[in-house]
Amino acid sequence: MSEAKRLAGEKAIDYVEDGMIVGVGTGSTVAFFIDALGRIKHRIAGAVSSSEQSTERLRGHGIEVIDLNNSGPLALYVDGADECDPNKCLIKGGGAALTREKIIAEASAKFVCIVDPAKRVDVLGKFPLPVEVIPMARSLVAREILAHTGGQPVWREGVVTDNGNWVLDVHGLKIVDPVAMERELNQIPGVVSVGLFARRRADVVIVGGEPPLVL
Ligand code: ABF
Repeated sequence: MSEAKRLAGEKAIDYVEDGMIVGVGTGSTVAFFIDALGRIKHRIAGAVSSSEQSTERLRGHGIEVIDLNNSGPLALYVDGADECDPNKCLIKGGGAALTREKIIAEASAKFVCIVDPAKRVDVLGKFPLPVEVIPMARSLVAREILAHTGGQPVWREGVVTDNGNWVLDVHGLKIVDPVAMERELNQIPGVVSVGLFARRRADVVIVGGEPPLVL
């Protein structure tokens, strides 16, 4: 599967234009994109990073990491996903970076999502839906998710996000209306962000393969 991830990550370089500040996601597929970016770093002005993990890899290539408050709106965001449905709605957050990923996706004109074929599903939800929560609200949010969705929230114990928060993974969902589910979960007090990218879904999906499939 990592060959497919490499092919998807490298294909995303096609969307990088000279002088760009590139929004960069998190995960093993994005790692291939970062490595490819390192090979053309002379063409870009820098990157806005979605995690400490990606920041470290970018800096390892000598790519300047720029604060989103200093970059202004971005032309391009490249990131992976845990699941992708036929409408380019995504589940993200397996890497616990969902909040910063969602912020940068919102700031970007074009969101290019890079996946291996196993990420493609008809209906989102087989992958447990990550929800970032304020620690004091963990049990409250878990109770409300159970009551409102029937999903089973499980605390991702031992994981603290880059923002100092916790993550609940919601099992057993069949998300036939991702926009509605994202809106409903976002309302619960204590929820920082939901790993559903539906209100702001991907604009382009690259599925790794020979040749890569561009959707
Ligand atoms: C990240 O990429 C996360 O949102 C998502 O969980 C992850 C997918 O990981 P990988 O590319 O390693 O399969 O953006």
